[in-house]
Amino acid sequence: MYKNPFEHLIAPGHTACPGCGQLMSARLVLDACGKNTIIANATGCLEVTTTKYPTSSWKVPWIHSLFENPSAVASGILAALKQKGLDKEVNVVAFGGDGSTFDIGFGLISGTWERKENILYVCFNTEVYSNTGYQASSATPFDANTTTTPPEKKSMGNNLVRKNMSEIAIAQGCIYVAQTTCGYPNDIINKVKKALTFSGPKYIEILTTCVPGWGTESEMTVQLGKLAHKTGICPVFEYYDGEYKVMKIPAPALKVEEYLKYHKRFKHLFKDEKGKEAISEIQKLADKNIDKYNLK
Ligand SMILES: Cc1ncc(C[n+]2csc(CCOP(=O)(O)OP(=O)(O)O)c2C)c(N)n1
Repeated sequence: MYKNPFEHLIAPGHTACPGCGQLMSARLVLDACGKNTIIANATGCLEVTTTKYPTSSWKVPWIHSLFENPSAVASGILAALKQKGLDKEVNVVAFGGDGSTFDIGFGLISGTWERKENILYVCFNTEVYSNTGYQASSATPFDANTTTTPPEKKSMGNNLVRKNMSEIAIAQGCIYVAQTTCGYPNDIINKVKKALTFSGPKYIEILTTCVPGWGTESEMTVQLGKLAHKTGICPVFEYYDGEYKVMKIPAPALKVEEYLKYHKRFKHLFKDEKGKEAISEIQKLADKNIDKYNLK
């Protein structure tokens, strides 16, 4: 339903790119959390585009943290709220990009999970270090062209298979874990609301487009989020009480080309036979997801 832009808890006037999947998703997450929320935000595009001195788009208490430690800052906030007897009334939420979450902040996130702290951690996964010029992270997809993994004679781009952070969260005993994409706004809202009904560590990962980093069109953001799911590239699911609840892929499942063809970062895969082979490897990874999460 249409909402006056000024009613959102992230106000307009920020400097995110048109069609930024991360900004759109963060706004949905925060609206779902509501006003009684404190955010600890890692540095990255979301921070830089919303807090250009002396302005801020955030209408809730929002704290800048370092690249590596939004989770530790959130732990401190939670401890202070407990001291004041306010921890049941306020949502403590940490935001990080994939560079922050999968790579440099990984150890500190794991600490909050070990301590079973009542914090919602949301990773906006653009699959690259967007803010510093699209370097590969451990969330970067296989064979993607990034500034640190350019396709060369001996490689087709990133030659590593991405880390599965959601499964690590499950293995560490997070009480609620979910994955979704910027293609499903209502799903984002529902998952955040559901997560906040649990007390304990919660992890939500949202695949969000990075228009310049992926080389995609601004107006494709929502469609790409849907295609990532419909091809099996990004399983959409939630996990709690020991069970997965998945968003099934409508039959017939699309081939990965239907997603890859819209990205400049995968353009080199459409040139020759070697590219065809690479696409069939990516298809195998998607098929593995479809089997593992029973997506059909
Ligand atoms: C310790 C440290 N290393 C590097 C940087 C530089 N830096 C700032 S933002 C950023 C990339 C952030 O990537 P990600 O977490 O994926 O967020 P995105 O920009 O993609 O939203 C880097 C490398 C920093 N601020 N601190």
